[in-house]
Amino acid sequence: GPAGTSALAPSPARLQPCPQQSPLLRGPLALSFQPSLTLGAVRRENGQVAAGQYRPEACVARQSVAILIPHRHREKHLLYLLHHLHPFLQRQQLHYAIYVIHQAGGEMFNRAKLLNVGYLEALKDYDWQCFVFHDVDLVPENDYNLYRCDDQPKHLVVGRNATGYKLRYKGYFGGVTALTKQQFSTVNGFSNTYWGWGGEDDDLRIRVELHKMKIVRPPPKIARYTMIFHTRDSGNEVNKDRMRLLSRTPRMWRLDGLSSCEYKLLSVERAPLYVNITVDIGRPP
Ligand code: UD2
Ligand code: MN
Repeated sequence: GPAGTSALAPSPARLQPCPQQSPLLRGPLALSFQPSLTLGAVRRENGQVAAGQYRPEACVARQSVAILIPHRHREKHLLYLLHHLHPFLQRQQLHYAIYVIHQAGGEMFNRAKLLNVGYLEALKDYDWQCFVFHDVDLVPENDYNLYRCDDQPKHLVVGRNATGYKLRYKGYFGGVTALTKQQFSTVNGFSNTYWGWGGEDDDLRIRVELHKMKIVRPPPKIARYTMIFHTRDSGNEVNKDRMRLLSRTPRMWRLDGLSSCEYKLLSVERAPLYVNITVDIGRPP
């Protein structure tokens, strides 16, 4: 071979692509939510994860996926999610990283804007080709629910425990979604203008539909989640303005989104199990 390379030395270039379907998948999973679970224990279970990131050792992953989790005051949910999600993603043989986007301060919560920040910041680390936008309290129940992107935007939550595992309504696009880097930038990301609970997921659906994309979903038997029980958080009260905002999306999407997302980055902490991005996203006008 060329000078300086040994024919015998293992090199990443020699690895084969991972199989189309991972042999490690198990199907329906027994989930556990032990109040005594600690971050130290979840770290020890996930020794191969460094700075929130993992690559399969034996093959080259077919997709590189950034998981983005909007967060404030849900530490226990985050711990349960990390405990389930790391092994789940590893069984899917993905190259992935988990980003937690933490809203600093006590102003009204803005899930969608946090996810825009996560997208923009994660791309500074690596050229991720797929993004999974993930509520902190949703734990997938079946590892055939693949956290990878398709040629159309994907909605991964057909059903969850709290709603009898039925799609909540036609066009429902909340909870966990997967869009390629390109799909998300084509729609200019999420709107930044939804403060408090509701509407931002429908806004993204409208953006997707305006671009003639069609939402795809895995079969209902597979796309199942357990939502960890919670009440409405203070600082995330129902957004009474959401219907009016939704009516403006067709004329606002181009001006309001990734292209107009202003924020103050406060810190980027590379913890063993996730990258913690703390951000000041301002407050409602
Ligand atoms: C639904 C959607 C969610 C979003 C929301 C309306 C499902 C399964 N989920 O969730 O995607 O569209 O309605 O905005 O349909 N969060 C915090 N701290 C807070 C408040 C929110 O971390 O103080 C984050 C956290 O990741 C949480 C997510 O925002 O999972 C959505 O908030 P929620 O869980 O209170 O709302 P929910 O369950 O009605
Ligand atoms: Mn929830």
